[in-house]
Order: sequence, then C-alpha cells, then structure tokens
Amino acid sequence: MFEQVSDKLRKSEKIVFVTGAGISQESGIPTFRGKDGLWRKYDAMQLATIDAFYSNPKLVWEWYEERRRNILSAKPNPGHVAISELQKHKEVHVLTQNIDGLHQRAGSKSVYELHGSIITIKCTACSFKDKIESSFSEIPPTCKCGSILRPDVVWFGEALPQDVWQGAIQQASTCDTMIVVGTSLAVSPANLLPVYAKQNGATMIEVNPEQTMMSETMDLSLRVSSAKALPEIIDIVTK
Ligand code: BJW
Ligand code: ZN
Repeated sequence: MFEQVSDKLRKSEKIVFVTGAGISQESGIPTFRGKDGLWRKYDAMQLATIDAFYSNPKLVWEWYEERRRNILSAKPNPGHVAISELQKHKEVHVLTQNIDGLHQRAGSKSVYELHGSIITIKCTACSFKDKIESSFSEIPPTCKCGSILRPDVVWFGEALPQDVWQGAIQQASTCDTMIVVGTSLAVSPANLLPVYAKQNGATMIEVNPEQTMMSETMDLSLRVSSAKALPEIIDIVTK
C-alpha cells in the first residue's frame, strides 16, 4: 500500500494540501478540539460568532490579541517548511483553515486562507480592511468611519470569503493528490474539500495522529505528527 501510494505521489503533477490547526501545533499554537484544544477551555459561542462579538467586543478582542501575540512569536515548523520545499518540484496549493499565516512565512506561495487571517482587521460597517501594524491604543479599536473594527476571521454562521472558497474548490477538484494535514474535518464547508478531490479520483493521504471522519476514504493515513511526516513525504517525492 505504502509503495503504491508513494509511486502515485512521485507521478503527481499537482498536489493540494488541506491544513488545519494540527499543523501549527508543533509551533506552539493550540488546536481547537484536541486534548489541550481552545474549545475545551473556552466557549466557541461566546468568542467566535458575530453575536458574541457585538455583545462583548472587548472580551473577543482581548482573546484575539492574546492569540495574535502568541502567533507572531511562533515560527513555522518542519511541516510548514516541507510543504514550501515541495513547490520546487511540483505544482502545490495550500487550502488552510488556519489564520496564523505560518504557511506564507515558511515560503508557500499559493495559500488560500479559508477562515481569514488574524493579521488583518476589517470594519463592521464600511469596506476598510488593513493589516495590523502595531498594538491598539484602545480595545475594541474603531474605524475612521466611527464603527467598530473586527478581526478578519470567519466566525460560526458566517460565509467564507467567496473568491477564496471558489478558488479552493477549483484546486481541490483538479489535483492529482490531496494531503489532508492536522484537521479534524469537523467544520463545514472546509471539510467538503477532500470530497471534491476524491470525486476527481485524486490519491488521498491523511497526516493526523488521530482518526478523522474521512479516514476511511483515504488511500493512506499516516498516524504521526506533521512535523515528522511531511519532511518524509517530500523525501519520497524527490527521491
Ligand atoms: C495534529 C497534530 C500534529 C493535533 N500533527 N495533526 C449547527 C449550528 C450552527 C452552525 C452549524 C451547525 N452545523 C454545521 C454548522 C456550520 C458550521 C460548522 O461546521 N459547525 C460545526 C462545528 C458543527 N460552519 C460554519 O458556521 C462556517 N460557515 C458556514 O457554514 O456558513 C454558511 C453560510 C453561507 C452563506 C451565508 C452565511 C453563512 C464557518 C466556520 C468558521 C470556523 N471558525 C473557526 C474559528 C475562527 C478562526 C479562529 O479564531 O481561529 O475556525 S472554528 C475553528 O475550527 C477554526 C478552525 O479553522 C476550524 C477547524 O478546526 P481544525 O483546524 O480542524 O482544528 P481541530 O482542533 O478541530 O483539529 C486539529 C486536528 O489536528 C485533530 O484532528 C488532531 O488530531 C490533529 N493534530 N496535533 C498533525 N502535531
Ligand atoms: Zn469603517
């Protein structure tokens, strides 16, 4: 099985990664649903919905500011770096649910941020959008138009940015191999991306120490951490 999949991987021209919080876990960024996951400690409905934001913007902003500090002090790990190395050999696209920007910092060029970015802010009323350059003098920060600013992330009940989502479907539907890394696939619609790839006959590989709801449809499941597995996968491709 492993040899068969390795051979298909070597022959693949276009490889698409779907990544989640698990790939950044070894950079010191907590996951959501794992043992030390954020949703074990915090209530998602009080922090990651627009209603929660409007009812207590200060609380939500403080939570994102703390996470942003942690993310900015984190570094890409060998898993992120391996994916960017693969670009030298194959057409590679990364469809990520992460908001941490670590794929880009590792050098990946084609990254689709399905759930937005913690490094960007947007206005709740006008079209203002910008990167956060420094810390805010007051929390919650306000826009020049007088309305409240929010992190440019996708909360529960909100649509994904449509251009990003359409691009991600296109890449997933046309890849030879899809490698699903560090995601529980518990959240829709991102968890449909492996379905699009499978429908197109792609070779499916999963990198996750735990089983997921798509495990049974995978050609190969590697039950190891991504910082360990991804450099080995790159070795196979370039051998
Ligand atoms: C390792 C590892 C290592 C560990 N190496 N692996 C009922 C009520 C209300 C809504 C819904 C409902 N049913 C369904 C919905 C829809 C909802 C949803 O899916 N909810 C489910 C939870 C039930 N989805 C939405 O609301 C989405 N929007 C939507 O559907 O819009 C419809 C719409 C259309 C048109 C108009 C309007 C609306 C939006 C989803 C937004 C998700 N947002 C969050 C937070 C925001 C960003 C942030 O603050 O960070 O995104 S939630 C959180 O989950 C975050 C993540 O991106 C996302 C996915 O999590 P991920 O990455 O899979 O992490 P984990 O922790 O779940 O898994 C980590 C994995 O790593 C584990 O498997 C580990 O084993 C593994 N691992 N160490 C490799 N070293
Ligand atoms: Zn504004």
